[in-house]
Parts: sequence; structure tokens; C-alpha cells
Amino acid sequence: MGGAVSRIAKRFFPKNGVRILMVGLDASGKTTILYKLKLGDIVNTIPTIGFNVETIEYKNITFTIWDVGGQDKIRPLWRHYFQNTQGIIFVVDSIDRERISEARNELHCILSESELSNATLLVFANKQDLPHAMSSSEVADKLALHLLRNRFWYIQSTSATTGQGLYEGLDWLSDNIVNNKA
Ligand SMILES: Nc1nc2c(ncn2[C@@H]2O[C@H](COP(=O)(O)OP(=O)(O)O)[C@@H](O)[C@H]2O)c(=O)[nH]1
Ligand SMILES: [Mg+2]
Repeated sequence: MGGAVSRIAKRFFPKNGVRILMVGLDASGKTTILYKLKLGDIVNTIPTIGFNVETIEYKNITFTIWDVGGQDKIRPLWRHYFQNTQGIIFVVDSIDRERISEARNELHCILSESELSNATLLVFANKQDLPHAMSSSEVADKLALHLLRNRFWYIQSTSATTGQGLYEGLDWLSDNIVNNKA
């Protein structure tokens, strides 16, 4: 394991580094993905305001992860983590039909942040191992990805528990990240 992630790491000189933001509604599978990738220890930060951020430093890559949804008050705090972000991984629970529209709203809200205007978007249509999961094309449709303009994006079917699709997605990301600092 680790091939695609190492490849991303190799693309960037250590002094440049790459910051990848992984977000999605709670229970979409973000923490499970991080552990499955076995990149190292997850550092959990729970500042007094109750904003729970997970980070992993792997070689010269920083993964920063948090839950989105129903948190309008703390939203301004997120910006602190947006600077220099070159890749966004948006994780979706493909069996959660009830909250897919909430996921869509959160995604489009995040993408409207000016600091993220050049960030490449990878969507993980996660939990594909479960019966009745929405297909990646249905997830893409429900997230209205076709409405995005001036954005590199890709959707990958994944199962965080089996690991299916995770490296394929990261491979795409490593090929399509815009290295602004090169
Ligand atoms: N079957 C299945 N369960 C998953 C998958 N990804 C995550 N889960 C489960 O979904 C729950 C929430 O996962 P977690 O990683 O904590 O979500 P987070 O809130 O986004 O960090 C846990 O019980 C995971 O074991 C998946 O791909 N397939
Ligand atoms: Mg989590």
C-alpha cells in the first residue's frame, strides 16, 4: 500500500509540499479511508470551539480532514485550512440517499471559497461494498458535478473498508493536481 500516495509525494519538492483537504458529511468514511491508506498516525485536534480536525503528514503531503454539514457558525474557521490547498477529496456515503442533497450543498459551498478556486476535486463515492449503494454516476448527478465550471474533477467508486478504488482515485489526483508552486 502507499504507491499512489508516494507518487503524489514525489511530484512535490519537500519545501513546496502539497495540502489535500478531505471533507464530507459525518459518517461518510473519511477516518476509515485515512486508516486504510496507512499513512501514519492521525493527529486529532479538537480546539475549544469544537471544530474537530484530523491531520496526517505523509512525506511532503498534509491531509486535513473534517466533517461538514450543519455548522454554519464555525464555517469561517475553515478558511484557515484552505490556503495552499491543491486537492480536495469529497467523500460521499453512497447509501445515504437522505443526505445526498445536503452533501451537494456543502460541496458547492466549499468550492465557492476563493482560496480553493484552483484546487482539483476528487469525489469518492464511498461504501460501494454495501447493497443498494448509489452508483458513481448517480452520485455525480445528485451532486450536480456537471454544473461545475473551471474545475478539474473526477468521481471514483470506493470502499474504505475493502480499500477498493482508493489508490485509483489518488492516482488520478496525482496526475491532475495543479502545482501552482512549481
Ligand atoms: N461498509 C462500509 N462501511 C464503511 C465504509 N467506509 C466507512 N464505513 C463505516 O461507516 C462508519 C463511519 O465511518 P467514518 O470513517 O468514521 O466516517 P467519517 O465521519 O467520515 O470519518 C464507520 O462505521 C465505518 O466503519 C465503506 O466503504 N463500507
Ligand atoms: Mg471521522
